[in-house]
Amino acid sequence: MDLKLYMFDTCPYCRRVISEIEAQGRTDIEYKNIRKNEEDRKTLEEVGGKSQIPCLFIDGKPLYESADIIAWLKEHPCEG
Ligand SMILES: N[C@@H](CCC(=O)N[C@@H](CS)C(=O)NCC(=O)O)C(=O)O
Repeated sequence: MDLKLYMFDTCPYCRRVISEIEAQGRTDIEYKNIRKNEEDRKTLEEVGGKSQIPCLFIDGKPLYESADIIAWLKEHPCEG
């Protein structure tokens, strides 16, 4: 499964999601910092339809809302 988290460092909602990722010890998620990479920001807007972060791309499909992302992460533990 391809997982990418669109985020930036100072966003408190992103911090919540990242805390969950770290608590699970996951290594299967690539971070896409939209403040550091203009291409990533454009991709988020074009694919997701808005620039809100955090957004988790799950096999290319965007999932917004930190609570929903955390719930998804809990339901889908890292496979290794
Ligand atoms: N309810 C959302 C709130 C996310 C949110 O407000 N993110 C801010 C950054 S901290 C944002 O993306 N603002 C810009 C925008 O909405 O385009 C969540 O829990 O994920």
